Amino acid sequence: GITSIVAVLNLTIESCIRMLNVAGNGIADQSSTIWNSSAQNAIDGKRMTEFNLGSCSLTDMESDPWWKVDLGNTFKIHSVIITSSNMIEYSLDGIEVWINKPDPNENSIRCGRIHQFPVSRSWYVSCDNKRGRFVTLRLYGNRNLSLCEVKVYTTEYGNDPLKGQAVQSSTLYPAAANRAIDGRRDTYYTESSCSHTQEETAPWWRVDLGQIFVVSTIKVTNRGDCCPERLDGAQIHIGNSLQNNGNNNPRCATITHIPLGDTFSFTCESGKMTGRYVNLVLPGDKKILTLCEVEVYAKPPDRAHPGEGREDLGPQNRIRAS
Ligand SMILES: [Ca+2]
Repeated sequence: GITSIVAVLNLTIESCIRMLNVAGNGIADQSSTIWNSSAQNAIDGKRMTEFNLGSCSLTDMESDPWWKVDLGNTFKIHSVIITSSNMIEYSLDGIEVWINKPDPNENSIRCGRIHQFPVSRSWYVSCDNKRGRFVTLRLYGNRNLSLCEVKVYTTEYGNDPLKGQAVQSSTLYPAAANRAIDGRRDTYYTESSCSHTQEETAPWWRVDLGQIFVVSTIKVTNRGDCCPERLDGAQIHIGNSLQNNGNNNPRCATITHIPLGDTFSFTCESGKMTGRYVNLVLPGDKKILTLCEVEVYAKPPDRAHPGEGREDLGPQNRIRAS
């Protein structure tokens, strides 16, 4: 009937678009933990449903238990696949899938609810490519919450620059580091969208992407109201170390010259360079580092978990939740 048509459509979509499970790179948390069955067990890449094998999460019996994963960055979330355990007393009937934004003031989005969830099965909930950084699963009532695997699929990477936390070696107030990741390429300093250090030796700027990414491209926008030569010789570094504030990480590129108000793209190692931190550092004395925008285009690493095969869910398991 209708259910099987939806299931076939879902399979077709997934075979056309390369989807990436981003949950495995995230950090999981839950309302409580018993029997050493941590929240992280639900994103260990193993979909075994036998609870005693130690690959499922479990909360205490409590009011409205929840499980949450921080994906480390904001993604367009295509779908969530949940795998239940073999324990009938840990039923997932009525489980809800929610997407939350980094800003707690922004409304959460409910992707769906699975009214009846059989034991030892993987069920699919569509999230319609809504954007979010956290995925929360909720049960209502006095229950245990046990999850053997949660996969969060995104189709998006490389289309939008990543969000992150930016810092710099010093600030000419109020031109803070985060002006270079405010999503605006406005190049006049007075438009309050360019970062600006004080004059110093080897000023630097750094963005923390929150987790390791494969960086395909970095776009740097130079200021447009004056002095484009100030950025000449700036180096882009990518890596995971904070030694020397991250400036000792492998070098991606050196900026020869970006003309007034222009945006230049840099691709390193054919877009295969990985790292959590992206730095720009300007070697030399009496330098000022001003950046009007730094866009980092990247995707999560395609981390294959040991023992994980391809998605092998039968169409009968792919039932869209309402
Ligand atoms: Ca900006």
